[in-house]
Amino acid sequence: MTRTTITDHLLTSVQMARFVAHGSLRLDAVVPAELNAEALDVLPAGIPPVPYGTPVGQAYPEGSFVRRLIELPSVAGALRSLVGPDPNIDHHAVHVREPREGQAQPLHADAIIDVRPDAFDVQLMYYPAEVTLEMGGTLSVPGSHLRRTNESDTGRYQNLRGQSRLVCPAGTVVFLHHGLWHGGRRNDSDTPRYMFKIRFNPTVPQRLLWDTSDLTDPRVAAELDAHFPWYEQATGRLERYNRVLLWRALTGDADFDLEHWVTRVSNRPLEAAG
Ligand SMILES: O=C(O)CCC(=O)C(=O)O
Ligand SMILES: [Fe+2]
Repeated sequence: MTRTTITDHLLTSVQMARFVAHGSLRLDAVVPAELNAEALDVLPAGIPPVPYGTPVGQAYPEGSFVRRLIELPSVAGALRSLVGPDPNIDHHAVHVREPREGQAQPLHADAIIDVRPDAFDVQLMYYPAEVTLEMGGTLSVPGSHLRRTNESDTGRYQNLRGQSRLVCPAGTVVFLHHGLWHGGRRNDSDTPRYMFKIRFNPTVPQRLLWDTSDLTDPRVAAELDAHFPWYEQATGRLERYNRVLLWRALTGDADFDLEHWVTRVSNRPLEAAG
């Protein structure tokens, strides 16, 4: 058997650009069946909280269930690409959508206000069992993470064009930018839906942490320029503008742009000397 390591599973620049545009990355069925079975044993009892800012190694001892989950090469590779080595734990929680509970969670982001243009936290969401359309998969709105709203102010929106209601096989892991609008849907099935969420805080600058060998691939700019059907004409451009700022921060490339949006706005000619 060939052993694979984190470096074999780093994200590509095209995948990173897609994350910057969509605000999420989905890895289907990456957790093996034995670990999923173990999860369905341990998650119903909950995972005791850890204090804000606890390093991963302290929060989840070597060999523990959570540590083995986040050390799976594809999970570890994505995490390393997004937040770098040795992130801290912001918080974690087991989220259950109870069978036939009759209501959905309003659309929200998990921070009251967090508009950092040059850094982000990620939320790992792990689904140990298959989530069918009836089971209350997490709803999310692609491209909503850089829109400046406060926490649950989006709860008034019932449905947005292009929203995505998660339906996934067992062992799926989704990474969300902290600003992404999301919410647990109503579970109309007879089975509880479990999801384990961990929010990670980076402890290093999030610069070029992924496999950058395709940095100049034209698909990077194409991903960053993605349009989503719920965007307004003008504000939709502002989303792209904010993605350029984030891509500049992630790459250190102060000249990167789409359609000169940011370049134009940064123009501050200095007075001629003397
Ligand atoms: O249960 C879910 O699918 C989402 C839960 C969630 O977003 C939350 O409680 O903050
Ligand atoms: Fe949430």
